[in-house]
Amino acid sequence: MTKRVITYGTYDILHRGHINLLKRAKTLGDELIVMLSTDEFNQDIKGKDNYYTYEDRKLVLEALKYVDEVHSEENWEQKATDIEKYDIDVFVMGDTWEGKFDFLKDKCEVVYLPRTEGVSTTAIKERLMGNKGAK
Ligand code: C2G
Repeated sequence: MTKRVITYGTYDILHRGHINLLKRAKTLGDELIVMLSTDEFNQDIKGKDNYYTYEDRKLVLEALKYVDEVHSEENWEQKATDIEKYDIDVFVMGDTWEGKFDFLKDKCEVVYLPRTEGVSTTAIKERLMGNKGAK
């Protein structure tokens, strides 16, 4: 019986924090499905101005050995249906989201993994723009 793991995110300008999350998520099952925030969801709802387009971010994720499938995340509300649609056993997110998705516990296992300190796409963008922002 194939154990399927799902996680969600923007995954813009990939860094070791993203890789650590995906690597650990994959160890929780046999297949990892990443639900990737669309440009519209990022810009209109999440308030994130992603640098790379959805297509480019998808291409990068699909090249990773930990990732088996990538589909689009278009809104906050699709998670419960995604778990049914993609036959998910485990839902995983970084622990900045601790507790936020416990409502899914009646559908699948819910796991929050410690986030990787000292790295974020926001900080990378700030440094590149010369704002000498937070490390
Ligand atoms: N992450 C991490 N360590 C970091 C940065 C990110 O563990 N230093 C994790 C996040 O907790 C998340 C994943 O990597 O689980 C992707 O991070 P983002 O692309 O920032 O995703 P986010 O904006 O949190 O979107 O519906 C859920 C949202 O789409 C999650």
